[in-house]
Amino acid sequence: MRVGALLGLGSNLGDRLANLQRALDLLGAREGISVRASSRVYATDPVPPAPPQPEYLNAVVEIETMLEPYDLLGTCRVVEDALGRERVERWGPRTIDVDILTYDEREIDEPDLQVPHPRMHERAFVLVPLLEVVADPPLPGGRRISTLRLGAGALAGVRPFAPPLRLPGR
Ligand code: GSY
Repeated sequence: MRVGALLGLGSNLGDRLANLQRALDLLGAREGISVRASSRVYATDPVPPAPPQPEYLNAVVEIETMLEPYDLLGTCRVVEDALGRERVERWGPRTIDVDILTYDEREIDEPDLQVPHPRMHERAFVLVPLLEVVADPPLPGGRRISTLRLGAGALAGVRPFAPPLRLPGR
């Protein structure tokens, strides 16, 4: 069955914009994945702010996929590996991060895969690009955007950097 999924892309090492584009191109080249939309690319303050690390570029992309959630997760890791991602520090800098934010309206809560991503609604670097791509995405715990209490500054630290990523095959 073909389902919609939202992926978060982030990079704060090397040629960050090229890393995001390359990751999307690799995703689009995989069997069972069609890329439907990309947000603009944003320059974002690192979360958490300490220890200091370089500014990130972030985008959110919408895909359609025939892959089951764990196969999609495996594909995200293959793409990260292809871009030389090293898994050293949990919060450390990285050439690329490809996160599954949502998979259809499914809720998955396993040690290695939680969908919707449990912190997506708390992170401006996810929310700002996410809402450009889809108006009412599934959020953790069955929340919806209209029920979020976004305090002052909740969407701070996120600045437009570049137009949407080029969609593979177009
Ligand atoms: O969770 C993805 C990696 N990451 C990011 C990120 O992509 N953007 C920002 N602004 N901060 C981050 N901290 C981590 S870890």
